[in-house]
Amino acid sequence: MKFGFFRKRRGWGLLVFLVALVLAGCGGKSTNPPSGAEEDNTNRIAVFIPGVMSGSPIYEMLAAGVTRAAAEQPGVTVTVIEGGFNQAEWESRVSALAASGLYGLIVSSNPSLPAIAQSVSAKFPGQKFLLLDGEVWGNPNIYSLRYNQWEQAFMAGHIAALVTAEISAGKEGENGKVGLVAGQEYPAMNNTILPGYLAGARSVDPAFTADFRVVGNWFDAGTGASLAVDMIRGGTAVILCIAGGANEGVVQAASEAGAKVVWFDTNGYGIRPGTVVGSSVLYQDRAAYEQTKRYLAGTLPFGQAEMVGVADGFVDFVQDDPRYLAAVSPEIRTKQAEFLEQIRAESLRLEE
Ligand code: RBF
Repeated sequence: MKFGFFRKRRGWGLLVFLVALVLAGCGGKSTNPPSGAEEDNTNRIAVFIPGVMSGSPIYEMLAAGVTRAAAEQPGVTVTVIEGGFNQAEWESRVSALAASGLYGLIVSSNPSLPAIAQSVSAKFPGQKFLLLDGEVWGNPNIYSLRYNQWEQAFMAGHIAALVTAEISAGKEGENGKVGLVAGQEYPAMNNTILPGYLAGARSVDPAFTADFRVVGNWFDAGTGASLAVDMIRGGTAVILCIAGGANEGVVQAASEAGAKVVWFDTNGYGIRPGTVVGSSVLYQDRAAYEQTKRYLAGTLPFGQAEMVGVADGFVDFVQDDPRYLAAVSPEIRTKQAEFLEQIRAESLRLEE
C-alpha cells in the first residue's frame, strides 16, 4: 500500500514533467522510455545484500562496484539494502523492492539469489535483475555471472597442501589433512569449492583428505573459533575459511595455536600477517562495475548467464604481496608460482 501510493504520486509528477518536455519540443534520451504514467526508473539501482556487508568482502565488493559505475554517470542513484542474516526474509524483501517500482535494476549476489529472483520475477515481470555469484539461464529479466570457483578453490588447496606438508615434515603420525570452514552448506560449496580445494591439495600429494566443518551461519566467530581449535587438535595445520564474519574466530584460533589460514575472495594477508598464508581472490568489484556499466549502456544481455575465471582475469591467487612473501618459505613460493604459471598459460587445465 505504502509503496503503491508513493509510486502513483511520483508517476503523476513525471507525467506532468514529460508533457512539459514534449511541449518544449525536446525529447529525452532514455533507452527505456516510461510506459503510460510509469516513471522511468532506469537510472535507479538497488543493491540487495543477502546478509550484511561487514565481514563479507564479497558483498563489500558488490556495493563498491555498482556505486563506482553509477558515479560515472550523472543522474544515476544507488540504494544499498542489507537483507540481514534471516534467509527466510530475503524473498519478501526483494519482492518489496520489486513491488515499489522504484528501481530499474536490482543487483544481488550469492548462489541462493537465482531461485529468489525467479520467483519475484514471476510476480513482477517488469523488474530487471543483475545477479553475481549465481546462475540463471533463460529468464528475459535476469542476467547472471558466476566465477570459476573450481579454479579459485584449487589454487587455495594447492597452497594449503604445500604449507601443511612443510609444517608436518618429519613429524610422526601426521596424516595430511587440509581444513575448510564454511558458513553453511550449499551446492556451490559442496559440489565445487570443497572438491576443488581437495583436488588442489591432491595435486601436491594424492594422500590428502579434507577436514570440512560448517558454522551454520555467516556471523558466529565463537563457533568459527571452536571449530578451528578442534580441527587443529586433530592435526589440521592449515584452514581455508569461507564463513563471513565467523572467519575472524578461525583466524584468532589459528594464530593462537600456530596454525595457518588461507583466505578466500579478497587479499587477506593484512588480516593477520604470518598466519594468513594464501589468498585466492575473485574480483567481484570489477564484475559489478562492468556489468552495471553494461546495464546503464543498455547492453546487458538479460536472459543470459556467464562464467569468468583465471583466464578472464576475474579469479586469481595473490602472490606479490610482501606479507605473503614473509609468511611462506622461498621453496613454497617457488612451487606455488610455478603452479600458477601453468594455470595462466593454460598448460594445466583445471577441469571440474
Ligand atoms: N559469503 C559471505 O562471505 N558472507 C555471507 O554472508 C554469505 N552468505 C551466503 C548465504 C547463502 C544462502 C549462500 C548460498 C552463500 C553465502 N555466502 C556468503 C557465500 C558466497 O556466496 C560465496 O560462495 C563465498 O563468498 C565464496 O566465494
